[in-house]
Amino acid sequence: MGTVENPVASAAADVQLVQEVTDGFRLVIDALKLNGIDTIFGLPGIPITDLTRKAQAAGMRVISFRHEQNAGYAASIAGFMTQKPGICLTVSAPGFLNGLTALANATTNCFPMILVSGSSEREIVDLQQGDYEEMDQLAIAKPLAKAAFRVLHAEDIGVGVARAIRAAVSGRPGGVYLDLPAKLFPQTLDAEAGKKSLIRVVDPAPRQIPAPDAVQRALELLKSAKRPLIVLGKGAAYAQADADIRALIERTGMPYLPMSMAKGLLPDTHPQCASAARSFVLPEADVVMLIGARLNWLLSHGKGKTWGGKAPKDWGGQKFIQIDISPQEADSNVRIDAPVVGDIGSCVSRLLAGIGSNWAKPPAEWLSAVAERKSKNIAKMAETLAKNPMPMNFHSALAVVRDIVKANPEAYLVNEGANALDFTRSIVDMYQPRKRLDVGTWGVMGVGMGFSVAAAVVSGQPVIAIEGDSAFGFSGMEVETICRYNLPVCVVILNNNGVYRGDEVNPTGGRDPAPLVFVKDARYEKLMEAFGGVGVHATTPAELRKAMEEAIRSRKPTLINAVIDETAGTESGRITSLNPSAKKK
Ligand code: ADP
Ligand code: TZD
Repeated sequence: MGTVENPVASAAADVQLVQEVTDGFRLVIDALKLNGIDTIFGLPGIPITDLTRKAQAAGMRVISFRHEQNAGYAASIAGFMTQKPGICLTVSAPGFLNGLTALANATTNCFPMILVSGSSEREIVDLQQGDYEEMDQLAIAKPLAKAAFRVLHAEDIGVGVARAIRAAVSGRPGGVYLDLPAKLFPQTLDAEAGKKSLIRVVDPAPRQIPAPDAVQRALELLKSAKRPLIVLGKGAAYAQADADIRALIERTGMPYLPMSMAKGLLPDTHPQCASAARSFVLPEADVVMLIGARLNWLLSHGKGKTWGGKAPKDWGGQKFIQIDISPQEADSNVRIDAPVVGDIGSCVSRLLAGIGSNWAKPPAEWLSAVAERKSKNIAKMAETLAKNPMPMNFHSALAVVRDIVKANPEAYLVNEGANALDFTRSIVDMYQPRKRLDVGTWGVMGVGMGFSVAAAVVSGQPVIAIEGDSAFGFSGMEVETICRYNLPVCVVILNNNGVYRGDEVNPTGGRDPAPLVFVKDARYEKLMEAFGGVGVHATTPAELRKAMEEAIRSRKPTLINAVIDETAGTESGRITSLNPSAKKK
């Protein structure tokens, strides 16, 4: 005889079935969605595999990468583009560590991102009993992140996500680590209680209004200037105060210098843009207003010969105004005479109010000296770009890229390498804000394909990635990701057979190649073809132009292997002097 069902017990079970429950997986997804986060960049595996599936099922975009570092870079640049924290999702220990470089890079660059990582059993990890992928991830992430949190109970997920969002985007943005142990995900909670536990973050990046006397001090210094200069950094690009920044520059009539990722905040062809006269304006300026730019190595720490100092560490005599959201930034390298602490939008709008509409333009001698130096350098560059050597060099290839970007100003330009980076930055003009994405504060290689994927996914616009052949190698496998998601990314490898250049030889005559060279005439384009994209081998500017135009038109994943003279590059591009062997005591 079969078992007789107990009707009472079975009814109770039914009630339990209809009583809605939620769980850790669901709550993480709901918490992100509640805060307007709709995309996850990651790589699945224990314990977060189901999180990726459920997030996709819940309507989020889940972009799966081939290596966590690239997912991390993607998340960080999505944060830069959108002012919302980019989410990178990784598995425990090794996956977490792979994502950590990108988290540290985000913190260094002031990009908001959250590295969400699954982790192993706390009890086993803490007793070091050898769990699967055991690691005390929170402790390791802390010094590299702006903040780090761990959630142990499902009812705390809302708070954990809210704190991570606030930490990532408020004040100076940065990378945040959120540790989610495996046990958290299957924990269940009454659905209603779960819903109540979530937090929609109100005003995650509150405006920070500068003190009126700080604004006044800055205006007075600016007014006293005979040779003023504005430096725009990527903080200014991030702030999305484009119209006010433009008004500030145009109403004061001051020359300005965009840092690499601030290019395009105003079109690089703007008459006040002093990029082509950089080595003239830095030492000659008497008052420099930094807007979202730090006086780190990229600006020679505000001193030394670049700034007109007599010796490497000498003060050049400039007075500085620094607009920054971090109250600790001023005086980090040289004296800041007028710090203005606040968010760039609020600071610039208050400066504008003080500037009014009849601000005296800088002295004509200064403007004409800058203009003269600029036109001389632009003419010199035009001459170099007009040459057509065989094989191509960086200039003849980049003259093509310059035209393509001019014709497609909405396209994103991702850029890494040494010579490939420095020449692209100086040759290729940008026309719109936040379109140039590059190696940033660290000069890190490996951001290329992660940035490209994110730029395409977030914006839907075409992406052009100008890559050194070495730089490309760090993230090259993600061409599969680009093909899988069918992204409008055109990768151009400036291929000179090695790191910096490709003509070094092993001085011993031994069997190993020199440490900086690669396989000669490598056919990188076949990598893209392997996954169904378009591969092109380009040996002339005409071939490069045709292939790039076609890539932009078709929006098909494309990789152009642009063959460059292997003797064309210089060691470390424009920072040869930082090599220890180049340093004199
Ligand atoms: P770059 O490399 O372009 O010179 P940095 O990364 O050195 O730029 O500097 C960016 C600066 O901008 C940082 O000091 C950061 O605190 C600041 N910053 C970022 N976002 C804002 C903002 N919204 N308002 C004010 N300052 C900001
Ligand atoms: N590793 C990481 C993560 N970042 C780095 N910056 C480096 C190594 C050192 N490095 C540079 O600074 S540029 C570069 C390396 C390895 C590659 C230069 O070669 P390339 O470009 O082929 O990408 P060019 O155009 O040939 O100079």
